[in-house]
Amino acid sequence: MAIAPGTHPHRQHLADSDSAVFDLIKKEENRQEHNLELIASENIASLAVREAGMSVFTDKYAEGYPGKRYYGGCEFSDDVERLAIERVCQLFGAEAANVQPHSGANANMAVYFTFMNPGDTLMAMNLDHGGHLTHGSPVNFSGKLYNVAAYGVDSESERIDYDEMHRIAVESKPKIIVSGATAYSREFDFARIRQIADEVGAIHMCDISHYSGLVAAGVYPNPVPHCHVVTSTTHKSIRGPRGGVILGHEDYIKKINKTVFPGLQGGPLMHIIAAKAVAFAEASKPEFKTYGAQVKKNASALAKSLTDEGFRIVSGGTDSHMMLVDLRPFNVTGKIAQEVLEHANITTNKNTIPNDPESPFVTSGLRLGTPAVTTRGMVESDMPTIARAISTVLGNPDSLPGIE
Ligand code: DSN
Repeated sequence: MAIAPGTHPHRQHLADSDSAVFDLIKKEENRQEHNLELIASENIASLAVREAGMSVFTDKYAEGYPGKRYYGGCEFSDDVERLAIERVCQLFGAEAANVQPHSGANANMAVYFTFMNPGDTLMAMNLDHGGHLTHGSPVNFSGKLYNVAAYGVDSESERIDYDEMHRIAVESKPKIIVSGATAYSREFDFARIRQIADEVGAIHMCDISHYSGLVAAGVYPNPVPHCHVVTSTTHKSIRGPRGGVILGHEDYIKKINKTVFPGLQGGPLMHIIAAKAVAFAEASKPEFKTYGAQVKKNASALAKSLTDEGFRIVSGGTDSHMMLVDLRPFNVTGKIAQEVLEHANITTNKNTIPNDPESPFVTSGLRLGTPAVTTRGMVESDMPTIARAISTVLGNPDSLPGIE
């Protein structure tokens, strides 16, 4: 006799079936509750996103795409994937989308594999100036498979030097020019980069993993009109489940679809696609516009307050949710700063600053961001308190236990 779902023995609650994992989840919940989360790439997903992400869709295999699957029983998987695609296209004004990438790295890999061969030239932002690992790091597939031509920031303004970018593009003839970054707080001139790409016959791909929530909220430029392809994670400022997405013109996405599946991935994570659909709907609401605007206001206020405390902010400020803090005025490295702040329940990450004299493992900077604290309801007037706490801790690093 069939057992009704819900009474099935393996549907015991975690607390009853596995106290070791349950306890660790409780500890992580407690850590998140009691720490000030300033990692620019982290956020706090809604209960609705988490519910969809832990739903029964986790059980379903659905290789292929809506209407063209390799397994039976996919009617609701089709519907939920179509919904996610429709919602994300609407949100960013894109023609087409692939919502299956398991991560931002997979999304970038899918675009590179579709439009480049090993040995071709990839142009992207210098990692030391804010580029991501998948933008050509020598320790990543992107730096191993492709010839990398990097562009960067001007040493005075610490903003992208577009004339130099143009020169490098003409000289290196890249197949793809990547805009977007993981530690660049200013706006990109997407129209200018598209002009450069058109001149050298390159594809303009923008990776908005960091900025996508701000783009959705209308407080950061939307690269979609200026790009052939746009990639993003879905869990940073946009506050969805952990994962990736690719947007672009229909003909580009058709080719990319074949790379994502069967080229790179097997079964799509249907539960995460359901959660992406929930997050894209949340991000299209007026409340999310207010949220995105507040994230940006908080970042500006934090940058100003930190400057008042004596820190130097790379490029003098921010146009986004994040900032790079030069710690040298406090005579402390990024590595030590991250450690001591953690002891004070302030979570951050060390980060190189442009032309950093320290190694990437030590660094002279910290990258800070406001998406998570804004989700927790903080506003501009809270930022001087955060800046004061950071300066008090970093001004007295020896006062905290366990720091060598
Ligand atoms: N780890 C992400 C970040 O912190 O920006 C990028 O993958």
